Formats: sequence, structure tokens, C-alpha cells
Amino acid sequence: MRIDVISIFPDYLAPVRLSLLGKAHDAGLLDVAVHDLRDFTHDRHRTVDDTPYGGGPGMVMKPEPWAAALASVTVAAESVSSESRADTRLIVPTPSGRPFSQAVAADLATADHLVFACGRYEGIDRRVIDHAAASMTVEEISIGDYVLAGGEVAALVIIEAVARLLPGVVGNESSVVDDSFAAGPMEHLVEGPIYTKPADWNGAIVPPVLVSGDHGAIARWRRDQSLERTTRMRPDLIRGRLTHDFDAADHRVLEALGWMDEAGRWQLAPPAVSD
Ligand code: JD2
Repeated sequence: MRIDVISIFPDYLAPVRLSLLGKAHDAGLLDVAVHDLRDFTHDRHRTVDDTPYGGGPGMVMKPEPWAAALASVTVAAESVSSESRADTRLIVPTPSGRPFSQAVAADLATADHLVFACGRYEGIDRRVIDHAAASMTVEEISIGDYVLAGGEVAALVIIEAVARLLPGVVGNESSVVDDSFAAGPMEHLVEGPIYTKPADWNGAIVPPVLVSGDHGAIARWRRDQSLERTTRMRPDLIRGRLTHDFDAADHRVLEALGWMDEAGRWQLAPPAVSD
């Protein structure tokens, strides 16, 4: 996969060379290039922003440098895909975008080429995105309901989530493929507590079931812990899928957690679970 990032703060993307991403790069699975938007300006002051039409606070990113930068990375990427046209997606991080999720990351991981347009100020002139949509798939994505100062950190988040899904990236053989099997973001439950040696640490012991060797009991215990913690930390995840994905043993645990009444009717009010 090829990734191009366009930003007025290319140094923000320095972490892309580290750890997981560096290893994906070293393995030849990922090629990331960061471009300075100001290199695509033509005036003495390398201007990238101007005042908003219609008035209002702040500044808006001008279309011309963006058009030149996007043309540059999409032309250079004709060499990305060996056969025909590369599947190029333009990702525009924005607080008004579609929510980023594990499913979105898994979809992006199938592309040949991702281009990230990292805005600053109040964002990018709308015509840039509309014009780009005529020649490539554009995805306006938000990484969460809070306001950042620009798209760089969001791009880093999305790149890391995608990179660990690329086939061959270190450690993804079971831990990543199993995201849809084990409790985790793909299964829409959070994971329960995890432990390692020593079994007794200053008198704090590992739950005995985990050292019992009873694999059935361990699997059930983990599932129960996952349901309990999801109830406490992320009740929205349970509420969103009351109608599927739960087996009979899950139903007994969910009933004990307050999700069902005595008659087996689902309760939409948040159950009280103490810490
Ligand atoms: C960004 C800004 C619009 C106010 C470019 C913020 C984001 N989850 C997220 N929160 N904030 C962003 C984000 C992404 C890109 C830009 N700003 C500042 N924009 C209104 C402030 C400028 C994502 N993804």
C-alpha cells in the first residue's frame, strides 16, 4: 500500500517512521510519503489560507495549492498499482465526517493507495473535495466527537489502524485476523481483564479459572467478563445489538447485569453496574 499525506505541518507525521509503521515499511508493505502543502504555492508568502466568504471567524484553506498537491500525488501514484488503475481513496479528516471505526479501517486496508488531505484553520474550501470526488473516491472521516486543531493527528490514527491490518505486518497473523472472533472492536464487545506472570504478585492473584487448564471454563469466564465490562464502560454497544449475536449463556449473564427483566424483555435503560 502507498500512502501520501498532505499537510502544512509535515513534521507532525514523523511518528509514521516508528514501530509498527516502520516495520511495515521495512517489510515493503507500506510506503508513506509526507508532502508540504506550501510547496504547491506560487506566491512569496507561500499562502495557503484566506478569509471565509459570507464572513465568520477564522480562515479557510485556499483551493489552488490543494488542487496542485492532489494532482501531484495522484499522478505520481499511477506507478503504485502494477495493473491498470490503482484503487485510490482520498481521506479528508474532518469533525463533520463519517465516524471512523474498525470496519472502516478494514475497508481502507483493501485499497492500493490512500491520500490524506490534512486541513488546518476552519478547514478546506468545499470545492477541493467536490472536484476530487469526480476522479476518485473521497471519504470524509471523523475520528471522534471532540475538536482537534487540524487533520494530522486524525490521519496518524487512521494510518496506524489500517497499517496493522495489512497482510504480513508483524503480529497480525492471529491477533488481528481474530478481531472478529475474540471480543474486540469487530465483535462489538470490549475485552475483559488480562493477566501475565507472576500468578501471585504481592498477594494479588490471577483469577484461578485462568490457571485451571479448563479451556471451556476459561472461554466462558472471558465472555462473562467481556459482557460485564461492556455493560459498565460501553452500554451503547450492547443496546445497539440486543437482537443478535448472544447465545443462551450470554442471555443469562445479560439478565443478571440488568439488560432483561424476569419475563425476558430487553431493557433499554442503562443498567446500574458498580465498579
Ligand atoms: C480540523 C476545525 C472545523 C472547528 C481541519 C479538525 C477531527 N475528530 C476530529 N475532530 N477534529 C477533527 C479535525 C480534522 C481536520 C481539521 N480542523 C479544525 N475544523 C471546525 C475546528 C481543521 C477529525 N478527523
